[in-house]
Amino acid sequence: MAKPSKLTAQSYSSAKARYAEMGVDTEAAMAALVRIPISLHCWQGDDVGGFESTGEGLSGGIAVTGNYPGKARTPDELRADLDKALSLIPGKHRLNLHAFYGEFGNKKVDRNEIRPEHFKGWIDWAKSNGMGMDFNPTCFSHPKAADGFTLSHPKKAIRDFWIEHCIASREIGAAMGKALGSPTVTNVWIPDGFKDTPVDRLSPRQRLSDSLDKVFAKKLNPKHHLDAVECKLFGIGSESYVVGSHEFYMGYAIKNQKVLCLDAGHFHPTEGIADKLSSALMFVPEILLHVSRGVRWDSDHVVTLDDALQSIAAELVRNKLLSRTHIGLDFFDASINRIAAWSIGTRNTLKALLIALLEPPALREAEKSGDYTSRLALMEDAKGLPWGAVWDAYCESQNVPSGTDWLAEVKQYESSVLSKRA
Ligand code: RNT
Ligand code: ZN
Repeated sequence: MAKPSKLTAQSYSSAKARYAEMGVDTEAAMAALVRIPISLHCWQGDDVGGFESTGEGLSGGIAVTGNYPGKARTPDELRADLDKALSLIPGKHRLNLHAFYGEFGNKKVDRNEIRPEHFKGWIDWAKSNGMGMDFNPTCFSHPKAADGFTLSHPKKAIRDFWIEHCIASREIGAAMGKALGSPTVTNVWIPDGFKDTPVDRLSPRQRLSDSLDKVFAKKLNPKHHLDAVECKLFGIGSESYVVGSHEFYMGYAIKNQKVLCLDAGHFHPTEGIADKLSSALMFVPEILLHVSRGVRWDSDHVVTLDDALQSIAAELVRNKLLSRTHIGLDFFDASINRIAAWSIGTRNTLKALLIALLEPPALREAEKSGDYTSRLALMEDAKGLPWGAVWDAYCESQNVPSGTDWLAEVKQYESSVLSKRA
């Protein structure tokens, strides 16, 4: 552990005493936080572009806005940017990679032809960083997804293509998990849906269920690999109907005991996912979170330390759900420095977890005794506890900058590296 600066040490020591008064052990909270990995999504680094040489633009009802200079153009640049971001984030984390980020040379390798060898560079990089990896089939930004349907497509040949892609992705995920000694969560998200009101809402869902059964037919070793499925309420151009809705995947995941992915931006605008966790985890084995922030729509803004995020963290900690929850990020903002975006969003997710780990036990006791007046009073008072001093001490103990000191490093990297990219 690194030694904290004098000021941090002073503030931490009074924060520690203040928390101790409330029956909270700040050292135990930091020891718990260091064990929680966050899966950093590669796609914040290049605006969900990927490295295929097809020139296909982003599709699938998702959109990145902004043109901040310096986005990564190659796997090496993306890895360098991730290295920078990781050096600013306390703890040991994971990489979440999409299939179209494979290293294909200049060859055209279609999505159904991808193999573990195309991901060797990423696996080697993760291994040298001591990180685990997660994976995703890419069922968008492709001519065979251009009409908005993939695994639920009415044409069998198109469905089969995407089934093959998802099967190949699971094998790659399993190879990653095996190589890195930690299970890879491979998350299936598809964009399928209709812009306008459909007549037949059932058949696409029946086809999706059938395709998924084929995708998941082969049992893979859970030591290396876990399957997740991600629902959505609507996308751009699929406003009226999405085949893989919440009910669809909740049902599918329960029936088949798959990991259920909940993306914070995939529900009605004011609907949070925090309250879903305790229910869903009664019936599905594990959850994958896509920590995101929808603003008016599923806009994937950088995660801030808002009530929605703090409620998610509180639910995980209060109900001891962390061991069954994989925390991943899913935002893509191209209007600000992309490394800063990773740093802000990941640090906020960790801050929310720290705040939850520092929750005074008196809150639960008040509720247990039926004293809801005290529960509310204590809950509000807890918001003013000095968690920021604990956060700074935690950052410094992990050898990463505290406060906003990381920003100077991002600015430096921007002028020495990013600004040189055309
Ligand atoms: C899209 C889903 C999905 C994607 C990534 C790129 O609405 O949230 O998770 O954001 O796979
Ligand atoms: Zn998502």
